[in-house]
Amino acid sequence: MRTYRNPVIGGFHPDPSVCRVGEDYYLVCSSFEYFPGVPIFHSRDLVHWRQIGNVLDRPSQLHLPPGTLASGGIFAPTIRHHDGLFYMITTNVSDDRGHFLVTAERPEGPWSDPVWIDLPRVDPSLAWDEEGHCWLTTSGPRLARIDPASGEVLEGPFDIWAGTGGKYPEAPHLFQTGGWWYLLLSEGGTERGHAVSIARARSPRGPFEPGPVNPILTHRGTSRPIQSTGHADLVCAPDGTWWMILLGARPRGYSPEFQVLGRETFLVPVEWVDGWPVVGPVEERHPAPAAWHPLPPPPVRDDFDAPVPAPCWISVRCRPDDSWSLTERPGRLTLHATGPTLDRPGHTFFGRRQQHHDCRVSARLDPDPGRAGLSVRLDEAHHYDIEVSGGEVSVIARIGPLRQVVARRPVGPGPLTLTVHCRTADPLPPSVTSAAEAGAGPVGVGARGPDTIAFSADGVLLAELDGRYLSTEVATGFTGRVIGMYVTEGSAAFDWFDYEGTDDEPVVPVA
Ligand code: 6LW
Repeated sequence: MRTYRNPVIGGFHPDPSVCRVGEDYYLVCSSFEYFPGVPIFHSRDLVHWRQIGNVLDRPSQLHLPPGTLASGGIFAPTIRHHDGLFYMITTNVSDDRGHFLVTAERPEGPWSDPVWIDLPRVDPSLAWDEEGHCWLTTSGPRLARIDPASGEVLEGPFDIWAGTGGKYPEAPHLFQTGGWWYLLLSEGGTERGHAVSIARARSPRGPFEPGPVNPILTHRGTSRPIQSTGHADLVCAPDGTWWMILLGARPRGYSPEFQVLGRETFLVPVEWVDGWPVVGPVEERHPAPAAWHPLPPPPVRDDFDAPVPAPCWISVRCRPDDSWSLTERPGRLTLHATGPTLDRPGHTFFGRRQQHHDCRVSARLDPDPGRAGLSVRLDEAHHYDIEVSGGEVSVIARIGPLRQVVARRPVGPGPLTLTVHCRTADPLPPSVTSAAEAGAGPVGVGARGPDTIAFSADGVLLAELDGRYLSTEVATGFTGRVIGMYVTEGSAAFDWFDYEGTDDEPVVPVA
């Protein structure tokens, strides 16, 4: 039997929403303070996904002012296809105009400018009834009828179901099947208590009756490797099988464990029993869907020969046109400094999500002269950097209010290769700030981090740092690690950037 491996989209890809058009599936995720926003993926089998763009790829769709907090900006999106048009609806929590939707004839775009809907809360979703009414649900869960062309609220909002009592009833999605309207709802918060519940009614207005067993999915209180399962969406395949796409996390290290990749996208089969969906638990492997369309592995190297940046590249809050160029030095990504430090908004950064616990990232750069390097970041107050400037390469750790140069060594002029290596095997012994050294337990037992992050220049190791300080449990928030190139003084030209995930096993079909 063929199996697939979870997560189906690794790394910081939370709040997934999925729709099917014929035999093609499209999936979007939230993107918070990063620009461009709302990555969009395509698949023919729900397992193998390729990013085909970013829905919000111009400032008229996505404005994230410098005051946008880390984990502010774009919250959970929903994608739907109706009457020949794709709809993506989401909330920019750093903008007080409420929710907005954008539409496109083709999922690759171009997507329209926003239509604003002046309603409170987060996690908007759309559904249409037989009369063509467009129903919008938000966290709460609440329901309103809207005109999707103008954004006008025509009815509501109404409270439609109280959920089962968990905190943060959110991520509601309405589905019509078998003569019922099903309301899928997440509860319990996006952390380890996360859960998915269900209710149904004959009309989107309710009254909703809860399913016989709620939650229908949770990993709370279990020792399963995949935790925090929730924020789910449902899709029916062309063969009539149903599937749930949801977020989960894979914490590592010693208690309370550390989540470094953020919340990732998982896939799990759904059965219908007596008119109710039955699902889970979410395993690292499941029997594969009938359709099977593997994709070639993504290239390790971006050599910056393409005329536009690949869709995986994200910047922090904005990407001013004059801060980057692929043509100034053909075959190189040239970055110009817009701000002097990674510790505050406004810097020039081109990064990508860390998608594997074990990975090696390298870039060859010519600091022109300037100050430039590679950073592993969660936010302005939590990042490790390796940078070149003034004939010296240094490694810097910024952890909360503390900033420390942890290693430095002279380098000659000209280009050099910087490398960041994240590895989970043999994580470092407890660091000086650990509980173990403070006497709380024996060294090596009481204070294991999730991984070790090693920094080298032209193959010479400069520093190895405990990865726990770049985790959600330390930094807080809704994102995950992003690794990228930056310039904080002058300019620098990057010849290439490699990202190699090394924790993937090959997917071997079993006869
Ligand atoms: C999102 C909410 C959630 O709005 O986390 O896990 C919030 N669920 O539904 C931010 O991603």
